[in-house]
Amino acid sequence: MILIKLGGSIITNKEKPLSARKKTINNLAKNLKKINEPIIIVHGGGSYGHYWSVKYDMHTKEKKYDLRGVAIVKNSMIELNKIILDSLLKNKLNPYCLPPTDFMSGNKPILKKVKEIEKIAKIGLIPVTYGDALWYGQKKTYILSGDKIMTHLAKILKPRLSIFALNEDGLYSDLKSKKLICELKNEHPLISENKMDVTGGMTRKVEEASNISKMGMNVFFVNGNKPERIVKAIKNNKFEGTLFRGKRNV
Ligand code: IP8
Repeated sequence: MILIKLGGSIITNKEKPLSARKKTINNLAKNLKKINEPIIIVHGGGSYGHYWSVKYDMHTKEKKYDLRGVAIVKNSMIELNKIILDSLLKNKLNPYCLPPTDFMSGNKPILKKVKEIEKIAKIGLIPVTYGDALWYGQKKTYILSGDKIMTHLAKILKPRLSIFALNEDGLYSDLKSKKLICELKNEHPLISENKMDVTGGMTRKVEEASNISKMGMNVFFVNGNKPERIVKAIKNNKFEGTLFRGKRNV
């Protein structure tokens, strides 16, 4: 079982509101077709969900946000999700659309539902879920990041590998020389932040990646513009990017 997060920065143009990078998505889909192992896809919000979350001042903290914002963020995520699903279908894959409301209750995953996702993936469908605005309870809502979903799913499903497809090669230990770090040690890598990102951008990804690796599973950050690297990582254990080794494997 492989978990793959398609980051918002790779599937959308973050500089331009509501613009999907359809060619890149198609290229990713084409390469995902080459994988013959059960996969689950999670995607981010990019210039869809984040654009509206910023406009309506919505964040990951559970609060009484503007209901109009909740409705619009959700709608924009459906729109982006549809583009992903269409591309997978066009490339002869069989996506199974799973809004996070299907397996989340408040801010907790529903164990039985998450286990069902694995069964769906194992028969050859590709569950596709995404970061979204979610009902929390007591008139509150929150933004659930796709990165957080990765941790929830990894904790329960114990994937062989969790992959984050980004719009860059990985994490740099030195931005000047662009030297890539290959493993997360104790030092903090240099991280560039995007103000448009309400869920914490790269910092959040590193946090979730280290959460998953602490549970003993490998996490791989890869450049989604080079989707063949995703295939190489899965099929040949060749990691061109940043590999966070599961602590138990070290
Ligand atoms: O891009 C957040 O998901 P992420 C989605 O994975 C929204 O953090 C609605 C902003």
